Amino acid sequence: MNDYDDTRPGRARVGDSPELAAYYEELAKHEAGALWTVANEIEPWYPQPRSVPVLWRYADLAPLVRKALPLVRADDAGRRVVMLVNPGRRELSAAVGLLYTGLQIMGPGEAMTAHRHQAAALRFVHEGTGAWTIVDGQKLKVGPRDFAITPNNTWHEHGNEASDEPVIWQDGLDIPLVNALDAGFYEVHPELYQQPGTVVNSSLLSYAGTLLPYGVETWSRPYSPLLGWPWEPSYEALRRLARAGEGSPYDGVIMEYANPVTGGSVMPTMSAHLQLLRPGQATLAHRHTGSVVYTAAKGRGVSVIAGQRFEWQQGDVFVVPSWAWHEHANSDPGEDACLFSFNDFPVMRSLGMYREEAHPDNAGHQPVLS
Ligand code: 1HN
Repeated sequence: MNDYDDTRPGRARVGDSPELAAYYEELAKHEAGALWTVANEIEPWYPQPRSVPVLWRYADLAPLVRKALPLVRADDAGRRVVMLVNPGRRELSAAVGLLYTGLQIMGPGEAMTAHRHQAAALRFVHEGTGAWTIVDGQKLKVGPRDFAITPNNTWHEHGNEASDEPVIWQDGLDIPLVNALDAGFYEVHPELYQQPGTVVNSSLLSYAGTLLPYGVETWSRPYSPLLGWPWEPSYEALRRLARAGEGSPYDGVIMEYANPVTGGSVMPTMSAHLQLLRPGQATLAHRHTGSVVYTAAKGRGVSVIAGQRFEWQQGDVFVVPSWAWHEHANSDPGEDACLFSFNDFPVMRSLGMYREEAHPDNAGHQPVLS
């Protein structure tokens, strides 16, 4: 049986007639309409994302991102970013679902002005060693494959203190979500630049261990007090977990970047993961509500998303729309592969909309259509 059958009892199935057509026109004149003409579309049996699976190759994009460096001044552009646009979400500037992502380039010695906005942001560094960011007065330095957050409404500005090489990092924001909720605000810092405290990476000094500061400070904001996660200890955490057990049949060895105070997601709207696929490992297919932006952090592999096969290697970005079947494989027989990803699961979970299921047939794999 077709599992998308709108002719069944319980679904809207009203035919056409001249009387009905006239009636619809009369309603439209009053900014009104008959629900049954759209009911099946606005209440689908299961999610019908407009977003499609897409893979952006870093080898294609990085030269184009570098091209922007002499073309626009970062200050004139606000931020010098090439955004990744899903063909089904162009009007929202979304990469998938209600998530935005883009590749930002900062030239040697460049520094940008400070602003804050209702949208939350995160960064994953692709290349360059000189990147810094100041988040609410706290200076944080980030290098390749480090992950950092800019929680919503925190003042932030960035720059590149290297003298010889650009930085390219990937921004992830929940802008399309904020706009869908008509909740966007944006402010330029009154002084244009923040005055950073003298201690660099103070959130890491305080919160990056397995113990927490006690008695001196109580953290009550809705985001992680730890603002950065360097690559090496994150990768090491994955390798340790891989020694402790098998991991997930759908994701391999997977961990969540966590708010150390709550154990929950780093921000209220977006969560981030790092996962490791053992040499040659292939996962089983599953699907869930919520959209995911993946970045290959290490190695190479293949993901099948909604029946489409995508080959990736370090630096490539690809997206999995909500409720799309997906499975990943490490195609290197000798090296592990790692995927960084961010998602809107905290939104799904906090609103009671998270659902997940395993692929029921075909030994847990989806048919590959292309
Ligand atoms: C933003 O604030 C940054 O601070 C990057 O680097 C990308 C895209 C849309 C809106 C704000 C940044 C952004 C952004």
